[in-house]
Amino acid sequence: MFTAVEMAPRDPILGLNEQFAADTNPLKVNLGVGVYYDDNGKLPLLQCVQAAEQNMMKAPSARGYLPIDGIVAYDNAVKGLVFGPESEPVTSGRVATIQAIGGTGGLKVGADFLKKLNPNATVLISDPSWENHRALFTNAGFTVESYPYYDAAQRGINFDGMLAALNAAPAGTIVVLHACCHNPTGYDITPAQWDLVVAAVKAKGLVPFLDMAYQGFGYGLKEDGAAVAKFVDAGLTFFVSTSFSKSFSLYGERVGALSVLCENKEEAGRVLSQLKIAIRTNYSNPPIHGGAVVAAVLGTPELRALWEKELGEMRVRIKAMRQKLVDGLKAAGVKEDMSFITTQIGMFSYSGLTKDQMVRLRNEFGVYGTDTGRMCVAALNSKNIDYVCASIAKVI
Ligand code: PLP
Ligand code: TYF
Repeated sequence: MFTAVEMAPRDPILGLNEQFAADTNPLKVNLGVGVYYDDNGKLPLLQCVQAAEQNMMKAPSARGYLPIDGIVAYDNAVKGLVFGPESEPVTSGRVATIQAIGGTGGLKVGADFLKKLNPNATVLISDPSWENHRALFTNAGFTVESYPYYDAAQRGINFDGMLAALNAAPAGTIVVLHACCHNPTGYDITPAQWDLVVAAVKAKGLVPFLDMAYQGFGYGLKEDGAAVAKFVDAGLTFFVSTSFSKSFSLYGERVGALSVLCENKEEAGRVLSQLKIAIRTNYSNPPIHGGAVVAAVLGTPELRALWEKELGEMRVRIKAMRQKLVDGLKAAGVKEDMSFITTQIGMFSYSGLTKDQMVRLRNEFGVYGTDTGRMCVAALNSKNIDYVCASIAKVI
């Protein structure tokens, strides 16, 4: 039955993890996968999460099925984070939100719904984008193309190219936009450029799908949600996927969401009913634990304050490591100006290193990044930074 089955390519990022695990170099550093580690190189278990779990243990509950769209308090908390708790979309009831299995699940439920709604639409993703965007929308049945984004020569964004591609796209084209902390480049467009993107999307009748996997990792929760607010202010209807994998350090709990902003409450009810069909036919309903933890943290003022503090500490530490990387590379003898690393934002840096250099870093020094030159700066710490800088200096 399976003789004709071909070997599928490994996920370029998760595949690196396997290679890293097998590497016997004692100095090895994993800057491949997008995961935040603390200064001791450990995956953090946030105090707010522990406190919420301890409270839950005091009053253990049975595990019935959740509603198809998840925990009500969770969905409401997501709406508050994405749009603002007192915002017009939330108070008018025109947001349909479902608890999803990670940000990936939010994207997939949205993609499945869009495929029914608009089966012939093309999906545009940034060039480059998170690897899974193309695969996910392709598997949902769409043709996936890209809009220009990274400009290697000027170490930034080809914004004119991006805008031209949006303006040339046929009405109904689905445009996937990184709401903040672009993965993989680390370059975000400016607020003024967002205004131009919103205007183009509106003028051309495109369907915006904002992927928000790093809210709070850029400048702050509200600041990182500013792009969403711009689409609201323009009177548009659109999709937003949310991931709490990074912001709660709950990767394996698979906590995410999909929110769809509709014209009015009645429309949101109809859209929600269709999202539920997509969920029902994929996995029936979401798991309880991660969603319950996030809902408890977001819904308890002291825990919410603790979360914002811990999230802020992660954000500040990443920025400090960017600066240390720039300084360390200079001290290690790199002549090139690497200060662009501090103009990037979020967990990643497109370092500008070539594939050959990245392969040498991996094979000779045990420093793992992707072949595209992406490094996860959130995995740097005060113990590995000097070694990473010295290794990079040797391959440049
Ligand atoms: N979208 C982007 C841009 C990401 O970088 C990630 C990373 O994991 C995801 C979505 C998926 O998030 P999750 O792990 O919660 O499924
Ligand atoms: O880009 C990253 O490294 C993270 C983690 O299939 C990730 O977003 C990578 C690949 C993948 C799922 C998650």
